[in-house]
Amino acid sequence: MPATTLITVAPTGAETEKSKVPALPVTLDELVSTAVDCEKAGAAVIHVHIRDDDAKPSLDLGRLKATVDALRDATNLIVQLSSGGSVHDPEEHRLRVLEAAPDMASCTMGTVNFGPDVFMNRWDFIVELHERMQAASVVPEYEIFDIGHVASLGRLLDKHGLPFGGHVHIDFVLGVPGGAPGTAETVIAAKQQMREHLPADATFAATGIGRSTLPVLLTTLGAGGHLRVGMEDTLTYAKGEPVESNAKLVARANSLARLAQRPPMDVASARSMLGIRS
Ligand code: KMH
Ligand code: ZN
Repeated sequence: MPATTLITVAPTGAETEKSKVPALPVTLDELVSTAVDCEKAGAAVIHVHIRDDDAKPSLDLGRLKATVDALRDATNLIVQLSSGGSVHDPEEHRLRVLEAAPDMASCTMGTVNFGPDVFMNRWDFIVELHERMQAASVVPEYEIFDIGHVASLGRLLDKHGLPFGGHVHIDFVLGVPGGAPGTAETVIAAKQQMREHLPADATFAATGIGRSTLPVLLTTLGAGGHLRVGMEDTLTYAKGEPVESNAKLVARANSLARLAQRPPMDVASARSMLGIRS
């Protein structure tokens, strides 16, 4: 059981509309201020989606570079850019994200239905993304939306080698309509798949979308996993209580991790565990 808990905050995502959730950070200023608060509350990694001037999801390279710079200036957080973007982003834009030189980027391990849409991740695209990250010294976080994606990751590593840094870290994103359900049973089944298909020292985090947030969080803590929290996944703090801020979700994760005797991992330890370039 790891002695500490890596907390990743995913503050924005690509799906929620600012007009419906005013607390969602969408401008650079809002994102930086959220990042500062979340670092203080115990986060070590920030998983970043950006928006354009109309608050629509964007993979604009100039904006991504400015975002990476601003987050590095204002915080010590590990900056992880989403290469998943929105379900509408073309593959070449998703690959280009690496040119913004983040510490980490996400790499989704398979195609999945995403509510009424399809989040397309062709095998050849996954291989290209994995190899470009190796070449660019960017550490991947492998996003697992469904159980079969774990075996796919095993196949990727067997055929195309370990990621930059040599450490395999995955994130189970559970409860997407079309993916694996966000339940305690899924967390345990996914962990078992990991042990079967991935290197023994691979680590995992998990997040549950919406109502599955707390069951996934509590099971993951007990199962030795790390946590991702944030408004990308969770908009309701408790029944009838909208999330006020990302920092409040990080603070809750921090308290629960301490209760589980696995306090938050500091950023230096997170860099070392994940194999981030110095
Ligand atoms: N917005 C989803 C379609 C990632 O960031 O890599 C993809 C996603 C995964 O959020
Ligand atoms: Zn994301």
